[in-house]
Amino acid sequence: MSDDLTTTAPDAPTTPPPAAGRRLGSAPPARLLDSGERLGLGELRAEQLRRLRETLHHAYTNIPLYRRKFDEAGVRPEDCRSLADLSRFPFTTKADLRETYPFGMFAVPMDRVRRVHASSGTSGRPTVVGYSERDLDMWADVVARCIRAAGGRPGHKVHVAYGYGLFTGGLGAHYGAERAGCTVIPASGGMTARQVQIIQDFRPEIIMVTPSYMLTLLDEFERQGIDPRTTSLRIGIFGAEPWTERMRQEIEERLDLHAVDIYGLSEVIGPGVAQECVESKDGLHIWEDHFYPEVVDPLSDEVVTDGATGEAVFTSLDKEAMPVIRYRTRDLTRLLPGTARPAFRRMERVTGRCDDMIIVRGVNLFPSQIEEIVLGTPGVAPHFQLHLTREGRLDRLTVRAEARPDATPERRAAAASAITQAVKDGVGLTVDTEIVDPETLERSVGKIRRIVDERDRG
Ligand code: DLL
Repeated sequence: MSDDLTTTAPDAPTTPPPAAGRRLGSAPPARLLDSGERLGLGELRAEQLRRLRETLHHAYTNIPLYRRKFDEAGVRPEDCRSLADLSRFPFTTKADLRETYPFGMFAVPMDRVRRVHASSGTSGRPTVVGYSERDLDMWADVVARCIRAAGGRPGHKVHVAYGYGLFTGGLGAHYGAERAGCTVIPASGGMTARQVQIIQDFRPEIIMVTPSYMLTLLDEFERQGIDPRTTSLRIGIFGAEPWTERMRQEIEERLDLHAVDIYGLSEVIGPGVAQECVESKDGLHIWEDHFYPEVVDPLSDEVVTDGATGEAVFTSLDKEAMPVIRYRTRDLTRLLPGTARPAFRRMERVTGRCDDMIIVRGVNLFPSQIEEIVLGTPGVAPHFQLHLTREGRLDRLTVRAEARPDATPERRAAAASAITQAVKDGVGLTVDTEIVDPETLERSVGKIRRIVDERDRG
């Protein structure tokens, strides 16, 4: 382990406390910060406004959809005289990207688009995103910044187990790690037994992977008789799906590493919009010199004040091939003041998307609430699914959680009633809990599917 990972930063905020026995990771030394990270707040705000005005102009001039939407809303790019004026401009949604499929949101001629990515989405056409050479450069820079903030340093080996391909995770992490001066192991997702062998043989310090696939890898280590705490891994950069503080504890304890959160979405850039700093582990600093955040009330569409929870909305500030104005992420969070990087606001960990909210008999529920409960229950493994069924006109929710291999029948029964009771007390919903045998629930190789909706199956 390098010194940088073990030295405690002198002035590091300490919420929440690190897992027992583990020292906090350290902030990058000043010489490793890039020019954007060195901006003071005044300089940052001035630069944001300059870039925002340019972006609005670029989008209006080169993307017919934006020209139409701005015209319909009666706004022109020059109406933006302050950052607050952004709220006068229309939102962009996934439906806009679908409408212009595949390349209608591109603002540069195709011969300047160096790469495309796409996200499959839950229904219909995928959404396609494009990058110019300069965009790819900026993307690598922001992901490199994320890796440094996570405690990564030049010379570290980074095992990338995000999927490579149209998904932005693999290639986004890959070029960022190279930019950070690291050695990349481009493992991609899947072939779990081989991933474990590669980690054992190549001895990476860092792993970048979805938290749910990390759990799959952890089980595989144990299946092969390897204590995961003895591996070379010291930093895990986890994202692409919601995860909780409980999951952080579980992973940090089983692996003896620093688990930090990385956030992003294809429409805005991919991974690298925001990153949790290892020295504070207190939410994700948004790289505001490139992505301007707002939080809106998902029902009224009004911008809420910093500190209030709502839907995150991002505007790209220096993207060429596909600028996005006020992109509605569906991700629920709130904006908080900067800490480890004082000029950049933080976003609270995203524990749910508007789309993931399940409404059962009038009660709203996010899978992350169940994750907190399942992971806090003795005798059950951190693997669970939510099954929704309909009996007559009533919806029923069954929590299916996996027993730990050593759990006795009594322990399993106690765990089932403990989960049912905790959901009743914490969420206000009556659910059934089934504790199923070890290794029976579907495992993740990328983003996990938590909800199995069987309500329309008659
Ligand atoms: O998931 C980009 C990414 C790759 C981020 C690798 C981090 C690491 P999409 O496939 O477009 O892009 O999915 C974006 O994933 O709107 C969130 O709902 C969710 N998401 C991403 N990061 C987090 C996170 C990538 N840290 C969607 N916490 C987003 C919770 C996340 N949800």
